[in-house]
Amino acid sequence: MRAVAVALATVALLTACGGAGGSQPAGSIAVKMTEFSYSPDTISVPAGKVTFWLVNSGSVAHDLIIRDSNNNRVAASELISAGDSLAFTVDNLAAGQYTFFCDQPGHEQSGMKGKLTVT
Ligand SMILES: [Cu+2]
Repeated sequence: MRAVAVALATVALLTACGGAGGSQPAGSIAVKMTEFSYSPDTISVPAGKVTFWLVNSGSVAHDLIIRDSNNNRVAASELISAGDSLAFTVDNLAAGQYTFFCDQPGHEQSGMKGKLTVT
């Protein structure tokens, strides 16, 4: 009986780690990710707290990194598996011009990048 109980506990833990998903939060900005682009690839938002709803419609994992005009990373999402989605919140975006890109090897160079204007 003891072995059965341990096996059941393992199944429960795996189920709990289902990953991202769910539905788009109110007020968030939807960004679709594919190989190798974002849609839209030009985004404008008011300064402050911004939530991106990242939808990976591609067939490999992608992420979204925000870089300021000095090439410093100001925020980075988790890696999102193919077919998954994730609410990515940046708490305090200052006004300015940014770029966003995918930091998986070769993706940015293949065109997976865009412009973010914060006003
Ligand atoms: Cu990518």
